[in-house]
Amino acid sequence: MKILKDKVAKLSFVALLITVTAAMFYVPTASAHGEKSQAAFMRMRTIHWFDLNWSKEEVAVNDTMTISGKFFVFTGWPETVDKPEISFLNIGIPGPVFIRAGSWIGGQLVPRSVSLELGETYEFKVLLKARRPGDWHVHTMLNVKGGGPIIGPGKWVTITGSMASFVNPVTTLTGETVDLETYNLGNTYFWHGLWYAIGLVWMAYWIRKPLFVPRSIAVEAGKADSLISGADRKVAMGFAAGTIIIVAMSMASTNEKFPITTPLQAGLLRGIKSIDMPATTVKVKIEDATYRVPGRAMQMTMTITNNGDSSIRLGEFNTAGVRFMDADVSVDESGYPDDLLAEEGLTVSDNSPIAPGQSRTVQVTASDAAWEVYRLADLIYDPDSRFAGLLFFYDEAGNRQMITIDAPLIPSFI
Ligand SMILES: [Cu+2]
Repeated sequence: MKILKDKVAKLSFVALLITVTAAMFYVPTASAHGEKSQAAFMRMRTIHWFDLNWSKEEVAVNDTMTISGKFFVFTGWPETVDKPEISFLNIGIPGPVFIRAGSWIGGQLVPRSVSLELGETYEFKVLLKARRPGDWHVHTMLNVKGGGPIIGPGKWVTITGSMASFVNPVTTLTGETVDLETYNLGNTYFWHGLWYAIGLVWMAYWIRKPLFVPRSIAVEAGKADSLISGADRKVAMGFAAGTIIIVAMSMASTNEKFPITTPLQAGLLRGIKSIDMPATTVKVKIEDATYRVPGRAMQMTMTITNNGDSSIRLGEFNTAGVRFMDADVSVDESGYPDDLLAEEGLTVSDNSPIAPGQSRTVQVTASDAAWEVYRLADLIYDPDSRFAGLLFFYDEAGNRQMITIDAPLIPSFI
């Protein structure tokens, strides 16, 4: 029995080793940047990013670029994501390949978390300064406390030059200009080095003499006191006093060198200004919405009513960062990321102008590889089969109206 138990124990130990080793050597390749793996209904029902603009596609080290645009905080926010009462406007990049020189919502600088309201539309801008050469997929992104990262569309931006030339100068209120890239580094290294060295010297002092067996024997023989001599005690007192003196003196000299310091600035920013969206004159009722499984498209039957005084056409359907456009009505000029832009992805059964006062029920198909590539088709795995998105209508003069739609999205098989 015992032999069997030993064998089982040995075998499970070997199995554990193999598992651990395999896990160590398993390196998953990252081709997406986070958003694809998030639940489709969450991406469709939280933040709608639109009117995005990346000012450059290629930028040299130390040069800046801006990402600007708007985002709509969807009214039917999912239960499992805390409301965006404490959110932070971030940027999705693999480490500081850019530094964020500034970020604004509604014209206000937002270095801290902000409070956003459901149903509001905000305008934002992020100023990025290039730091590390390479091809980077740059995302706008909102972190919601209690919710997680809500990742906006990403666009490839190339940084050229050399990271060694990167500088980040800042002028303090005391009038001194420092480079944040290297500021205070020498000081940090010096103090960590000094204290580490003092620790080593203390250990070396004792390691000079035999460490373990003779000392253990001495303690067991009741002669522990013989191990610490008078000189040892003096050295110990020297270290203790020296440490206190160095701490006190260096603290005083630091206060002398930096007489003006402030605590870390923190705290939620409330009262962020949203955009006053113009009143809309188009009414859309989603009669039903379906998507084929498997498939690359979703279909909606919608009744569009034009209450305005100019005839309108549907130009775009935008959900989860994917833009389905009817090229006859609307063409992207912002250099929107290719993989998210379906230039001719929107088909409307009858997209002739809808005259003022007229109402029409149409079949709308949003179809593109992005539906599958960005795993919106994975809605089939989600516990809430509802979608939401933005519709953009254009009148004869080219004025745009944004309508939010939201409805159940029912899968169809065969
Ligand atoms: Cu990405």
